[in-house]
Amino acid sequence: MRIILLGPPGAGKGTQAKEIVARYGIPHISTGDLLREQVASGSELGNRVKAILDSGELVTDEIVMEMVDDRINRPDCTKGFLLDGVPRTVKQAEILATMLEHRHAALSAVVQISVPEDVLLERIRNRGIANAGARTDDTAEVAAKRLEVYRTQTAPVAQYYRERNALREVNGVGTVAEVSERVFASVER
Ligand code: B4P
Repeated sequence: MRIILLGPPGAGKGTQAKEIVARYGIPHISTGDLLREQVASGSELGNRVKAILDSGELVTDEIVMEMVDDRINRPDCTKGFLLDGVPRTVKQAEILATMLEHRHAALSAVVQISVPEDVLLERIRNRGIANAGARTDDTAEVAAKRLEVYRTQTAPVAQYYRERNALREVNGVGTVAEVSERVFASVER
């Protein structure tokens, strides 16, 4: 099973990803987590990535898709995977389509979690408080920038999959369990 999870920052992609991988037994590939690991390593690339994350902008398509390519080449991905937070630009969606074509692999579902902006800002603010600054991009200013970047660069990705009849939209407002049920129903329909 190959699933893509899309949605604005704070929509609960990371939260729902945990439920999805537990149900379907596939590995969880979060580009946000891969990038934060790169930052934690203290490498030269990690320092460049940190500056981009802290600005609320997107990391370049080349860096992100090279990481994804490396990750899906690992043996645990032969039976499938969950992509969380990627593709985030139409260019990334096109690169991914080529990567999957080369592997003769098709997508099973593209799930978009939708949440109104005021709820997103509140969730990001709460996560910033709960994690006591662990995510330096969870400030009000950076969150507003991330939402703007989402509107301009990532919302067209949903349209890209909608035009290919692959998009399944799920309401992300409700308890974590309620949203999970909607996600599972959309994947299994
Ligand atoms: P990500 O790590 O993908 O993070 P996110 O979009 O902010 O959060 P997510 O939607 O996973 O929300 P979560 O479950 O935590 O991206 C971070 C940065 O990395 C980006 O800004 C970008 O710079 C870079 N990046 C990542 N991928 C990239 C790519 N492909 N290309 C370029 N750059 C890339 O939930 C948020 C909060 O809400 C949590 O506190 C959670 O507990 C709460 N919550 C979740 N579900 C809830 C519910 N149902 N009810 C109430 N609260 C809920």
